[in-house]
Amino acid sequence: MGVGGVGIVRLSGPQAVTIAEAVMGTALDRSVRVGWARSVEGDRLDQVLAFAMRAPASFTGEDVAELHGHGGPQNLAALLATVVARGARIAEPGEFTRRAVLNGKLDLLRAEALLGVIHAGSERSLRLAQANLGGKLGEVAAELESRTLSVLAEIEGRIDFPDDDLGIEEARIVDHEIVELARRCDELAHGFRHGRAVQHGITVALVGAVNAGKSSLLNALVGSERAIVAASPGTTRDYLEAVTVWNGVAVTLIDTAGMRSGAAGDAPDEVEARGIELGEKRVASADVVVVVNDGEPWNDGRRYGDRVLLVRSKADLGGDGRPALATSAVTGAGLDELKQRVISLAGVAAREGSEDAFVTTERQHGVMISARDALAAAVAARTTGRVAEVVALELRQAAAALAQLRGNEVGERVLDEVFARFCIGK
Ligand SMILES: Nc1nc2c(ncn2[C@@H]2O[C@H](COP(=O)(O)OP(=O)(O)OP(=O)(O)O)[C@@H](O)[C@H]2O)c(=O)[nH]1
Ligand SMILES: [Mg+2]
Repeated sequence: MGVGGVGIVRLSGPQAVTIAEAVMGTALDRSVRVGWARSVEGDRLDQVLAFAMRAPASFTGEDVAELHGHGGPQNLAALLATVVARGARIAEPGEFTRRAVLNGKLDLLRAEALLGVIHAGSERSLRLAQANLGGKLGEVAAELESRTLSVLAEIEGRIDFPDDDLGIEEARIVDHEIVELARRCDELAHGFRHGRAVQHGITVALVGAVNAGKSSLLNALVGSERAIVAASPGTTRDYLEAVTVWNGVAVTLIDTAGMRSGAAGDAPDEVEARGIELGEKRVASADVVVVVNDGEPWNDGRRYGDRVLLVRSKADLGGDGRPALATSAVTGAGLDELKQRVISLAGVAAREGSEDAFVTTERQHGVMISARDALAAAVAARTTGRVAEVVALELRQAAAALAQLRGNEVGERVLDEVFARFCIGK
């Protein structure tokens, strides 16, 4: 519980209103009342605003009562202890939202978007989360599902009447529609990198030899002196993080301890070795790795695949013609391009403004892949002239996956995973 001006105790369930009324000593409804919340013993606790919303017209779809007290952990703890003493129980993380989903007030996509709104680390991530909270992705999923079901009906309709085969023109339309649906699901699945990056931000690690200028680059990129810079090699002994926003995307920059050449007498000491070890874990999970090189030949023997950007530092001292992006922490040269290249390596579309829906969670991505694969299998089955039953089976699976995307027919386990990431009270 952080410190805030106002603190809210929210109750949901059949007993919610009764408990709140007992605490307030008065009947409650939708109109806001001001009064003293009292302990079970009758002592005044805090002057609060109180109101109640009856099922189903509430966030959770159940009876809900709210007590808006003054902020402050001690004050709120006393209020909370009182409602608990009167029979309430502390909510599980995300339990309010989970109940809202179970009571049909919110689909799972909106619940996930709600989490995105709460945790938005940048304006752009907030906008994306708000678009999904507004039902953007849900609308797209519902439309794809209903189109899939239409094609399925078309094909199933013929199974029972083998003589009544699809005409050439009808078959062409059906094929075209399945291909189109598969293409759209593929596009949405691919949008995950963008959606995830915008929603959750990206991490970018700066690696390279000692003294290459990594810490200077980090400071220049965040525009303040976060990391210590010195002419002596091995200045950064631990890794360090700085958060900034590029193109509306939250970026966590990680500065690491520089790599030694490995020559005799150039081994890291114990502290530095431990720092390197810790940093390596962060590098391994970084979305983009920037390898900083000031001209000395350097190679840490690792391959970072396609998430690597080679940067030549200290370009103000002159270049060596290597094929790397030239930057200078002193003049600021190349920094804007570095940001752009990093953002695009992370899979973020350069321009915003596309009102398209994006999948933003692993769950959504996984389900979208299943839908796409089933549709692709349906396309293949049509092309190779398999019987209609096979095509129908794949289409049914695709429709089921699209329904799951919105949270229809998902199991407890999936719900547990989604809501575990929520904070208590939401
Ligand atoms: N001229 C010039 N000097 C730079 C630039 N960037 C860094 N330096 C100098 O290079 C030296 C090392 O810089 P750091 O940023 O500490 O390098 P580092 O890679 O973090 O080094 P370690 O933490 O020791 O691994 C310092 O003396 C910096 O002033 C640059 O763009 N131009
Ligand atoms: Mg450093």
